[in-house]
Amino acid sequence: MEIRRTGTQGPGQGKKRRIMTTYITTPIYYVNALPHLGHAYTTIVTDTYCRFRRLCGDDVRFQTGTDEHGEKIAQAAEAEGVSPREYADRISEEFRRTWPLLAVEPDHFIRTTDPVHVRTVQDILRRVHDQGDIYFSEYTGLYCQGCERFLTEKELVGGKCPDHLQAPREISEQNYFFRMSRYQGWLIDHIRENPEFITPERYRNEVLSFLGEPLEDLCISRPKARLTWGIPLPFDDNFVTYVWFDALINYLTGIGYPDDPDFRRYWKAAEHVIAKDILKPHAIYWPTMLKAMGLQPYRRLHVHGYWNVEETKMSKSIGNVVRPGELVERYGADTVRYFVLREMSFGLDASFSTEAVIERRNSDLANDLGNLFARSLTMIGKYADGKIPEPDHLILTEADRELIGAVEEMTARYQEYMNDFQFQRALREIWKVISMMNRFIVTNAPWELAKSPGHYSRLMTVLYFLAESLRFIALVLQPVMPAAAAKMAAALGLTGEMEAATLSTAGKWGLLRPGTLISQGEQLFPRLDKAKKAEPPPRPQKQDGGKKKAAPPGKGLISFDQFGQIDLRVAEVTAAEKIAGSEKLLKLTVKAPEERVIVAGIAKHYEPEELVGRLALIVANLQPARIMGVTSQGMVLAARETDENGNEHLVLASVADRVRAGGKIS
Ligand code: ME8
Repeated sequence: MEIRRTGTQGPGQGKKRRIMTTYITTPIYYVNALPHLGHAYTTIVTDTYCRFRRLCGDDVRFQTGTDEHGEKIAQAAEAEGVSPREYADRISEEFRRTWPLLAVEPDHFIRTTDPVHVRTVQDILRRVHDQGDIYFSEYTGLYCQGCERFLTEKELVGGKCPDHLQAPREISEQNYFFRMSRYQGWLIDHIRENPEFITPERYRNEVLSFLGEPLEDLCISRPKARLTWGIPLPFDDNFVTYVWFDALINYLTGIGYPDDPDFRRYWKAAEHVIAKDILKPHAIYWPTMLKAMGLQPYRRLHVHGYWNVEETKMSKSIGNVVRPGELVERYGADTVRYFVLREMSFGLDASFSTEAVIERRNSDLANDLGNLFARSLTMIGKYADGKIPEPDHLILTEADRELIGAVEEMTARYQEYMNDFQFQRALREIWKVISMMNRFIVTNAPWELAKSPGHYSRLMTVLYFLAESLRFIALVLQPVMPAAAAKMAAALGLTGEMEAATLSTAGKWGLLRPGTLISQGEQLFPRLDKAKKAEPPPRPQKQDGGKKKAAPPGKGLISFDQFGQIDLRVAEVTAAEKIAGSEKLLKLTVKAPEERVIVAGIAKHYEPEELVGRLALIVANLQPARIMGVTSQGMVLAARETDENGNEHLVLASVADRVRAGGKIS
């Protein structure tokens, strides 16, 4: 199915920068199972990288699809009482329909049952056979049906396949073999000479260590007596093609091998994304097959780890399989994409839990980014007539220059990390700037500047800096959270412009045009309720009585031990809002370092927006209390002052220098 897009170049490209091409693929997924979190991860990563390369101005082609031949599929179809073709049609369609839900937009969705793929596989087999790289022989080996390949003794753990936890069957049969061993020396040299060929490095080392032993030839057929659901061998009608020789070739057929101009354009720039389960077919079978065909190998292979669910392997029998469609329904595509990219360190395993998704959503997206965005736009609305203000570049402060520096450094590091598939690190760089911007608001206190007309120019500069930094954040977040980035851009008055933007055209400070109308629109990321079990227990009724009883006898002094029982900590306010129906109370969300909610009686003394980003001192081990329907987990410390008119003022207690949230006060 062709869903090509044209005109991937941003304006202003081409003359200065040579347009690079990128061809990026996911594995083609077996149609014996419905899409789950693992498939979704690989596909989100691939889509994100594709969008990132487009943001760099590259001409990109992105392919995914389904792998439909083989024993596993034939058996699954039989179990459902339908033909393999009908069965494959149904599940393949499920995969195809899932990706747009996650904002994944491939250019091409390939199926190994596509007639053009079948023809290409047969043409390649014929050629490789004619040149003497395929021969007929008898083989006895240990066959794992889950892997659809013969395993070596060394690969077994306790006599079983480590991936499928089943003992392989010993099979002896006559089959066709690809002379893979002939290319072993070449492959070792190629991997050694091209450090980026297989990444992360641990997988490159794993492959090199495997290649330290003599490589066996690869069995590439199945007798029709045993399996009919496969591509017939063009030189022997009694056999069908073994799945890997069929499946791997999808990467070529999808771009029109051998004659289509797209093949010449994209193959040299091929990058595959897979998980560690199919490392060997991609790192060993595939490059040697390409070599035998006289083609250059792919450019890079990116290998990631497994997603487990609450530390347990995802499996149908345990009933813990996470479905992407359900995740999107609950959290939205942007949150799912952000979560998986932020949570998994590419190459290592990661664990999924609902709590972890909610935590990321509330803390990183709703508090850090969402609040920053909402506050900044509200202030531009309030103090600058809802238009991007004119900055005064003649009165820049040290903090202003620091912010520009941080934004530029973030953009540079982001590119390096994204290019290396270190999505987690790229996102951390972005969030460093978000934190810095939250502090920038607190130190510049626009609400104070607004009180005096003499500070007008400074106020406009501060607001411009916020808007311009947010434009950068939207730009770099585009590949990760396309919908949120588009909303941010639209709110900043950049509708239409961001889609065509590239990092070289738009990644320069100062491009946001003063006078542009902004629009405040809806919240970017509404907070999600945590699961009930995460709530603290309600506090006992008579807390005050308890406090009096605990007072020490004598002259109002407490012992050192008693002081030591109070857990005083530094907390960073990440969100603040008024409590409906109360004039005095604010609901503060703080990090100390874990997130908690504290109700504070300071509404008459502080606007919620000026508190976010501030460091406060809290008593962290106070019995939780339910106040106006909100559970308060601690107390914020404030100094009380009465002025000459007898009015009481509360001033939040804090620390003189910036310290880490959660630090103990002693
Ligand atoms: O192997 N964690 O298809 P497949 C992370 N058809 N990723 C996971 C995962 C998990 N728990 N489970 C699956 C095949 N994946 C062949 C590929 S390619 C020419 C042929 C993802 O349906 C990951 O990308 O078993 C893994 O490599 C792939 O799904 C395996 O998909």
